[in-house]
Amino acid sequence: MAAQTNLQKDILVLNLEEQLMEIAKEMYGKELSALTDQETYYAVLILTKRLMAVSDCNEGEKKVYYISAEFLIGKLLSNNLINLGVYDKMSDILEKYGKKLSVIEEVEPEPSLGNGGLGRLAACFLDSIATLGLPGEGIGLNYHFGLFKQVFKDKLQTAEKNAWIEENSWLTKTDITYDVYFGKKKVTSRLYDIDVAGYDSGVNKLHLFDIESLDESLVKEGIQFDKEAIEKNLTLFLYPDDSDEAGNLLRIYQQYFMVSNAAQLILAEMKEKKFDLRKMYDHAVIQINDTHPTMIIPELIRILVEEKAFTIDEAIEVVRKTCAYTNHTILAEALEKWPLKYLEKVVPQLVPYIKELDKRVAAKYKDERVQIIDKDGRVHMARIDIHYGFSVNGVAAIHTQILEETELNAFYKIYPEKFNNKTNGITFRRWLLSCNRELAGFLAETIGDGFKKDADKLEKLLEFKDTPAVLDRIAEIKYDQKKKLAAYVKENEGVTLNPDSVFDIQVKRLHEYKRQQMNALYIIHKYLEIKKGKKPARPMTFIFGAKAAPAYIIAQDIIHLILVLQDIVNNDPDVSPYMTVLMVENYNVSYAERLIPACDISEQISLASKEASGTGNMKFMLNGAVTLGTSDGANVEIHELVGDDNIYIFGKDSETVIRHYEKADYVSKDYYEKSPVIKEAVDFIVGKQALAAGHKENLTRLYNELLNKDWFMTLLDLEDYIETKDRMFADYEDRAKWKKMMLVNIAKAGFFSSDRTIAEYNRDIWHLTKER
Ligand code: NTF
Repeated sequence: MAAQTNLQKDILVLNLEEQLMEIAKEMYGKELSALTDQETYYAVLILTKRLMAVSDCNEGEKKVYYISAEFLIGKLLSNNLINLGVYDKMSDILEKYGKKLSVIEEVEPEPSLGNGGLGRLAACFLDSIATLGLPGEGIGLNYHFGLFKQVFKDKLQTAEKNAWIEENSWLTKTDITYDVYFGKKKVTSRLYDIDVAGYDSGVNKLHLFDIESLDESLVKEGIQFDKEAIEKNLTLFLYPDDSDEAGNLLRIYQQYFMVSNAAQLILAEMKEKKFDLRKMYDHAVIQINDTHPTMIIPELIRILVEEKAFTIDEAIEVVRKTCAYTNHTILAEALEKWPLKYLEKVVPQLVPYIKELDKRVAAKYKDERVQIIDKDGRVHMARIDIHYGFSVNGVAAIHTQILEETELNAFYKIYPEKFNNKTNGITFRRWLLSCNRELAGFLAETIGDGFKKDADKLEKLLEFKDTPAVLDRIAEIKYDQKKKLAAYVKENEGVTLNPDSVFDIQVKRLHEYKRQQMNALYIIHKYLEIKKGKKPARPMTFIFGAKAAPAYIIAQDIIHLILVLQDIVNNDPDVSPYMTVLMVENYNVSYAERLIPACDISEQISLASKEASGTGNMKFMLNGAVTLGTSDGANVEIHELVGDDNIYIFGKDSETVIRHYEKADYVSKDYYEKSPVIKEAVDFIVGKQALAAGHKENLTRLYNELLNKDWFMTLLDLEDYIETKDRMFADYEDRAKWKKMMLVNIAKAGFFSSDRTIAEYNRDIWHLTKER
């Protein structure tokens, strides 16, 4: 263990206080006690970086390179201190100089390097890879304005740039630069590193590539910029608007820039360590996180052939044994297909290789569904991964099953041995130890702190499922977290939350398949019931947090509806004592860390078959929320673990839904016409009251969408949802029963530790050994 053998680190830890005082002097010429919170943050940041710099790295004969367009890492200070084992010590030192670590932590800007679950998963994985002592690195891009910042204006989402990089940050500029060619056009990259400290273990790195010639001043208003000026715009934004050709090309530029750098970094390391390139797969495994990094396959093949004297057959073989692919969705829109003519424009050097890969497939298989280049000249990126990688995994049991049996069935028949499941996980360091110190502390007192390294030990808590003192304490911590959240929300959103109400929370990207609109329809239904005099047993609080892709019109309309409901409900004196609606602005990791510990009801209501896994569901459960969910993604595994008595499952199952899609026989209007309850709620969207509070264009469009399209079958499950949710609110009043459900959920969450997920990736796919 690093902590026992690394003298340099031990000495630094012993001298933390002196070091911090010295840094304060050097940076600001002041005593520690005289620093502002901002200055204190920078001083602690510098010291923490030093601590990581002298920590041991996780080394070995073979390394995993996790390439991803997103790393949604969240604020890092608290987590780094926890993982380095110095959180309490740092907290005490600061206290001595009149400062509170929890206040200092707030000063940190949240890195804006991800969008949702896919990026947050990558961040949890980096934590677990380091914690398990495995050699592994993340590779991605250093977006200066990241994913946009969400600002509500006139009950509509607007997007602003999200500048997060400060002069002192977790990024360390390296002297590594590479030339990257787009055809004949050359740009220069620069590598920035962020250290990733494992919990009581060694340190790994997240490599973020940037372009040297970036020009931030290109962004004038909102998130608008000149999309054609590649050398100036390449790393401005994550997922720039792709509703036109220039936007599509820019995404390809970004993807190639990412993988060209990755390939150069990996090959440089192979050379430095004098590894035999012909056995690259003994030293490197490349995990391709969704299809954004797919071009690493043709790029590596190209380099091996053109620069390393491989034959094309040899190159393909070596690369195939090195690359593994993770699929994160079955939504067609997210399975990238780039027109060959776009690739010819951006990366002409790759095109002959992609055509060669396609030709080989076509020679062997006639099935249209497995061709790399389709009849319309589009390149199916996932198909490159499946044919030319050695592993294909889904992210929850049901998701992998759907891939095998339906979505990727044609491939499964060819390569059954490549398919495997790796149910997602979350790091308990961030999602329990850091975000809910009170609960983590109480669990440690009750069952010992073994669970911090071995999450399965949480099951010990079951021994206390009939112990009132333990049940009461868990409920009390929940109440305290609700009070804390209410105080924060009051200050930041100006909305008053009642901590004695039930907190029902849905936070995740905004997408029709996740069905935030179904939750909104429930709110309308309740509102109307209360208006008619049917009061709930206890007040209810409905909280949403979600960003909608700027080009996704209906998603914007759903946000609008929720903001309209917030206005109507919270300002109606007949209803507001019983009900509050809140859509938090600019939902991000830091907000999640406040919301999740305070949640009673966890909304996981996606249309069955559509949510590959979900990871928020795991975070809520771990923090003692009870799930209201469909049989989708990891909800299915949560259900199996906690049993029927500790979860609320509703709605049609994935087989029924898939059959509806196959037969194209779902007609939302039928449900609307059959059910007065549904009709009343849907009609409210374009009723007088809503139109007075909102915009006709948005509300009418959403209404029409629900009635005439409803691609994600909201109305199919609405009645069942209302009935189940009502039952859940009623059960909340049986406090003894509810507290037991909370306890069981916490106790059974161990399976969802990303340490377990990563151990499985390593066992089945990566085969790394630790050698520190
Ligand atoms: C997401 N996929 C899925 O929608 C989630 O269900 C899943 O939990 C996460 O990946 C992590 O596996 C995407 O974000 C994408 F990009 F694939 F659509």
